[in-house]
Amino acid sequence: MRRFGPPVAVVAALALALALAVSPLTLSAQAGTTAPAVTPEPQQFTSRPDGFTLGRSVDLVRGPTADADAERVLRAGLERAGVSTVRVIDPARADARPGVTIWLGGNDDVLDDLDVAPPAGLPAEGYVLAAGTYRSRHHLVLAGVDTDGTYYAARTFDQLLRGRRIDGTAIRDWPTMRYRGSIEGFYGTPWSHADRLDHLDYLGAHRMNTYEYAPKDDPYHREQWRDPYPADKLAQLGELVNRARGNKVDFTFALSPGLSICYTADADYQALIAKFEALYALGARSFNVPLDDIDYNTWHCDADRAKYGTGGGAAGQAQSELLNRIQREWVATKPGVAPLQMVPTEYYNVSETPYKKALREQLDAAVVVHWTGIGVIPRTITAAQAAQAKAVFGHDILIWDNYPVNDYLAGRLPLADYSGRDRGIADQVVGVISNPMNQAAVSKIALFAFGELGWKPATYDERAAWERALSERAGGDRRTIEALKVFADLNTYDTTLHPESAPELAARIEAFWTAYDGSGASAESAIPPAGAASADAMARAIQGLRPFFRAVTRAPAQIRAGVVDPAFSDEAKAWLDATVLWGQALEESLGLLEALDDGDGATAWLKRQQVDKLTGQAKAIRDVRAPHSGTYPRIGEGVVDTFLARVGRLHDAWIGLVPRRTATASVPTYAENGPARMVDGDESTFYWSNRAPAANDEIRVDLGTPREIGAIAVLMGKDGSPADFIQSGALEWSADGETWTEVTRATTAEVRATAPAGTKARYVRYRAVAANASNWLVVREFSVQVTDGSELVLTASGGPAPAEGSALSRAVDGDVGTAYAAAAGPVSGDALTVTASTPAAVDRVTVLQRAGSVAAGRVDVHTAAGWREIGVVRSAYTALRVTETVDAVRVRWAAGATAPQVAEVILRRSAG
Ligand code: LOG
Repeated sequence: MRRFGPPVAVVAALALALALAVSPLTLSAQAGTTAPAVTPEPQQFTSRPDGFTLGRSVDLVRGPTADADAERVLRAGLERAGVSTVRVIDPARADARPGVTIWLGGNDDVLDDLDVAPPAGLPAEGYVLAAGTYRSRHHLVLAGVDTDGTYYAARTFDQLLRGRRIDGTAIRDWPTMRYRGSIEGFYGTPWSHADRLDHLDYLGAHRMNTYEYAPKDDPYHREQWRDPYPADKLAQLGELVNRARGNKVDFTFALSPGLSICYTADADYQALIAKFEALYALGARSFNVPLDDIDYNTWHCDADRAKYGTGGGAAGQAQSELLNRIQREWVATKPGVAPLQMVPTEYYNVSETPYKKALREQLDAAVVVHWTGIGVIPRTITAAQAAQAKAVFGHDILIWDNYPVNDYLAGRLPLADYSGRDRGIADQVVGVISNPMNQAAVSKIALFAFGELGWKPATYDERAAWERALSERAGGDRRTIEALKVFADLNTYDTTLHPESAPELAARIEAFWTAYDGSGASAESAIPPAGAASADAMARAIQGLRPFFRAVTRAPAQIRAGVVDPAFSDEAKAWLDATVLWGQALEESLGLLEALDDGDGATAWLKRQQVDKLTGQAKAIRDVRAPHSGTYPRIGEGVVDTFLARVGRLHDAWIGLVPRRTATASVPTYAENGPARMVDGDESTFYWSNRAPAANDEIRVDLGTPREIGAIAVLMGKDGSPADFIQSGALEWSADGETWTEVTRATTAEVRATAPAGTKARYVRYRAVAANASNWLVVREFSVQVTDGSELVLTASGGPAPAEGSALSRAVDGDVGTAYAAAAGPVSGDALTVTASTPAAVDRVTVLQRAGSVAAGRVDVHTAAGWREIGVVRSAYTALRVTETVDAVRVRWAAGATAPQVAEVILRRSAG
């Protein structure tokens, strides 16, 4: 017998040594082509010199673990390689002449000829794949230890094939974890039937073996768990079971009775079993009873209360008795059914409790227990924590990993890597499955990594897995991979695994501001004089950032053109559309900075309006799926919007708007009702907290600099939630944010007080002295009067009358994003008059009109000497020089058809 290569043990050691340095698979890849890297990476791999090229015809011998699904995968690969004839032959008739024989399901003699150890003794689902030449005949052996293994061998062969070439190879491979895959366990719009069929194919192709059907919003899964599935739904489930089987995926049917079950009622047990029976009849052989997200202190029948009593221990006993009966009377007696699975009500920690003690001591040892790690969405899961879970639950632990699920992240599409999971968890748990997004195809980026972690945790590398996943989605296309990276960066934030928003973009923007500030601009206040070296530095900083912003704008088109899976673009549509708009807004904002640098106020104003328009469009976008249909797609939030806001403040400073006061709250915001709404001068909008204020929670106004203050008003509560106010609070002021002085205490929804004369405060806050029992907090307005004349308060009056929903005050609200829109074109005699709270030395009067509806007029200023005309208004941007002390300005409109829309009238105070 001719022998190739070293004995298997040496091969394994070599493979391991190579794996430590660089994957031998990568080594064998040809430069210039996408590496046919096998993923998940095989446990043991070595290359041999005796590979071969497939001809038009091959012989196929079916061996002991041959499998129809494996053969289907094999034949598809052969067809792709141009093999037109597959001759199925008897092993005895195997040809000795030159040619190729494929041994599907193994042949130990041929493996022996090739000097490759047979699969016997491998863990379940393991396989040996050998491609080599013996006595001038080429052999490809796909030898599973079982039929699943043979199927995986065929999957690996499919990845190894490059054109018609199959390199000499010996692979010994098996999964490390028993359960690998997903649990469709989220709230919100469930996946479609097509999504699920496609997902099952994806799992099979990535050697994952578990799909759990547990969509919270399928009524027959949870709310109406007792009701049988209607015929059409049942038919679909049957299709899923079949598709799963063909992909070697265990379709696991989950039923969640916890919202209404009576544990002691035999009828409820029978209803549950009837549901399982229906799925069993369709071919399902794996079952789960999730009891998460229920209140285990609530019984649903008196008999339960009487039998079990109260508390977690009672709940644990009731659940154990139900599950034990299912396991012992049904699962164990039905041929071929896998051990029962359950999700405990305490699925998110490892603390010792009466509930866990009851499960540990009473739940049948065969039952597999799900656990999400510590915290529902843990940043990390360590081997030690997993060991604790195993010990405290006293059962096999299957990790239900809440990544990349986005049901709790409305408007977000988490696309970062699957991070923070210790490789060592594999020694403690029986598997890791992903709870994915409402978007099935987009979830594949994360799913890819679950496949790698489950199969070979020893070499799991979250970053490398992510890169491979993107490459797969992009079909290996460089430009699409880059576009996906840009897009993924903008969709990084997921609260815990990745608490940072758009880290790549953030770093570039930070570098930009450093360069920009270094150019002499004090970014928050003013623009340095144009010209000189500083302007060059600024221009360079702007030019440096522009390509990345352009890449943001262009990424969606590249993704749409380049991803292999059209469903990806469909599902990500809202986010892709929004990315284009945010990218354009970023690009326009650079144009705005350039215009300021050039002293070109007209262009700057045009750009500012563009940015506002694009931002408005981006925020109007909605996805079609719940819960994402209720809000706009979040794209680099906290980075993109912050950049645009900062540019806006620079523009404000340039045109002469003093920084508006800012408001903050120590309690997070509910929906889109942010703290800024407390100081927008509009009582119809409000800040709304997302929980009840605790003691010392506060809302605060920052005047920017210490000022003499007078009247203060905190207007809390609103129609519909009149009790949403700080029920016991202290109104306090501070000059430095450290030392606070109390003005008054109150227990009412509206608090009004006046600071003692001479009070110079920068901050005013209203602080909860005690926690609210349950009511959240609504603040319509938090107003602080500045009495030292440092704040020029402008009031608008005159005409034409504002359109419905608009107001004259919007021309002087300090916000160029809002406008006084007239209802009709001016008639002769109409004038918009802006009166100042105090006469002020002014050096420029600016009138900003919305580009789409510009009206013409003459501008007068009012001084001690009376009215004087200073110029005319005829375009969107008008800036007129003034040199005197002014207490009013007016625009005398020319009669005309265009109804003016005045974004702002600004009196810029002279320096000093
Ligand atoms: C639910 C799950 C949901 C996830 C994320 C488990 C075991 N149950 O807090 O259905 O998708 O959080 O929102 C959960 O995780 N409960």
